[in-house]
Amino acid sequence: EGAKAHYRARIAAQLKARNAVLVAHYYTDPEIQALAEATGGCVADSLEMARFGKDHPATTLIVAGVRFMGETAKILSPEKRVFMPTLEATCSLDIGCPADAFSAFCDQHPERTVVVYANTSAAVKARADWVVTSSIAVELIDHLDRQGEKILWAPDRHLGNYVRERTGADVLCWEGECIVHDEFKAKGILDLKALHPQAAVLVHPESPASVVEIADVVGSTSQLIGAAQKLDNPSFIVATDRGIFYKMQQLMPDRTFMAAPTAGNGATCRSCANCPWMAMNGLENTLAVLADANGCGQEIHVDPEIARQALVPLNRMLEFGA
Ligand code: CIZ
Ligand code: SF4
Repeated sequence: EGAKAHYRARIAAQLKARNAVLVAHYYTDPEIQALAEATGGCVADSLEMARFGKDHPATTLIVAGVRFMGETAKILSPEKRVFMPTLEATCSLDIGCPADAFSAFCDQHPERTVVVYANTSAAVKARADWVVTSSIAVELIDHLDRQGEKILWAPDRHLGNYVRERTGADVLCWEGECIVHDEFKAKGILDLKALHPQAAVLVHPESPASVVEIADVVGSTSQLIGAAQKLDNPSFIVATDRGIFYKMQQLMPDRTFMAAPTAGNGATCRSCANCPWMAMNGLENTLAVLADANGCGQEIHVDPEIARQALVPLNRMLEFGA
């Protein structure tokens, strides 16, 4: 704990010295989230992170999250320097949707409006008509459907299927998935619920349809936090990354939060409700990046032509979600 306090103090001093601000995702380690809050940064979902970074007067952003969040920050704030504790923090959705293959898929369906999830590379965004986060996905697809548009959706198939169900829109899906949410199991959740009958089930729509079906609330991270605050249940079973418990517990200290089971019968899981890439953001690499003049090589650079093209659907997202 003494060593950690030392790291925290040094990071706070470096942030000040470098006119930098720490922007953290809800899924990062509680330690990183607490530090972002203590130093005037923010803890948020990817849409709010993008807005916060863009509007903040700091000249340098330290993005504690995964790579696409750093890229989005850079595209929205090209005049700022953007660093991440490690550029190796990526996302299974991003990995599963390479730009070349995606572009070829779009070419096969020229009549469709291309809507991509924020969890994609800058190059994939550059090919899109719209970028969305889960907090505005249903609303946007409904809006496009009312205009008679057919949708090409990428990369999360569970979220794409959920949006199709909710809106009735014609949605053609890329077959990607989040390794964290894909592992939640309806049976495990029902078994846990039997032990805690008063618990409400909160589910992120990157989860499989069988899990979404048994949810009391389905929503993005911010929406799940907001919904829990309006419910009186003493406890919650939460099907999203357990990093979110930091904020939930902070806002609702008298409630109990339980991670949704990731596999029946105690079988092993790949992520156990904690994203391995989000977990790469730590105190040590955050300090290292801040203390080194070149940020240990962990600076985000986006090709200017790709950035110019990706900015169009990103700005549409910000305006639609405003
Ligand atoms: O699963 C993720 O990475 C999410 C929910 C990102 C975000 O905040 O939109
Ligand atoms: Fe990607 Fe899933 Fe990790 Fe989010 S939690 S960054 S969607 S792998």
